Amino acid sequence: MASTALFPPQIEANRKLIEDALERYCDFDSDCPQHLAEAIRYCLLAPGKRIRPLLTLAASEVCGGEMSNAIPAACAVEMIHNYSLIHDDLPAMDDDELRRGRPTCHIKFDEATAILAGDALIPMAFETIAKEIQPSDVALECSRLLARASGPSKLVGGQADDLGCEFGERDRVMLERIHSRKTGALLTVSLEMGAVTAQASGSHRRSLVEYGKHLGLAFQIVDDLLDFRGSQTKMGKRTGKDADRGKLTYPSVLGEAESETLVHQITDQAIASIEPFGEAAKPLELLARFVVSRTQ
Ligand code: GRG
Repeated sequence: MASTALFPPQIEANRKLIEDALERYCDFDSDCPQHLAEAIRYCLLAPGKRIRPLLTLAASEVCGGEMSNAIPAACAVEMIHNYSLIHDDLPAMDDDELRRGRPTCHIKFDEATAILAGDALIPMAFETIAKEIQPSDVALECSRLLARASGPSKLVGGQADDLGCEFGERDRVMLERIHSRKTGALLTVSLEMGAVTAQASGSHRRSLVEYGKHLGLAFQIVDDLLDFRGSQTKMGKRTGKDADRGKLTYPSVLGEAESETLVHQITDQAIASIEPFGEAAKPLELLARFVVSRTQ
């Protein structure tokens, strides 16, 4: 699907590689029911920003890695991200009707199909890693990292606490604990997998993880600010909902101005973490600046 340009040309070129690969990975055999294949394609190929897979490619490139190894890792993260969006939109969770400017999966299809489409994306991610990444010890390390980041102590645990927090503890420590797992873990693992597929040195890998931790936090604060200021048309999803539900967010805990200041401080810290790469880190810097200034 043709998507609107969001980034400078060099990053858009990588976005096109990701879109093409996702399309290829949606080549289901005849045992996959047609409506399930249609639901998976509807969600995975919808016009997302592709921030996580772009981070994987940028991390691999800055470490001198090969695209042939980085692309499957990038698409695997995007598959896990898409499963989490489909399930998050369900009535039992965030109960949303709009995602990426279109009806959510359970509205377009039905609830059972949305649950199954989300379910299917998880093994698809791990199959992609196992089949496409070489050598096998690199594929194994990517699987381990992605399983950890999307598991009960990270993505799923952060989501569980976030749902509980609508009624529970409401302070900055809890807020950071939730978001470092719910949002930060997948963003960080996107970068770490880029480093791993490039067989980067330990110090380069650590710099990218550090950058990812800061970026994950900045991303979440911006997400909260966008929801708080809310333009449904631009965001392609319902906004103002966090406040309506009394949800724990950065603007609700710190206020709008302090949240804004924090985003800029954290982004500077993210960019400082990749200084060891010198000029080669420019795409990662551009992606960090995009995260802060994004309007969707
Ligand atoms: C269901 C286990 C499970 C987890 C759900 C995705 C998620 C966790 C929650 C969604 C709520 C939310 C606003 C999270 C904040 C960060 C986030 C994941 C935003 C959406 O990511 P983008 O902006 O989306 O990268 P696109 O559509 O561009 O891919």
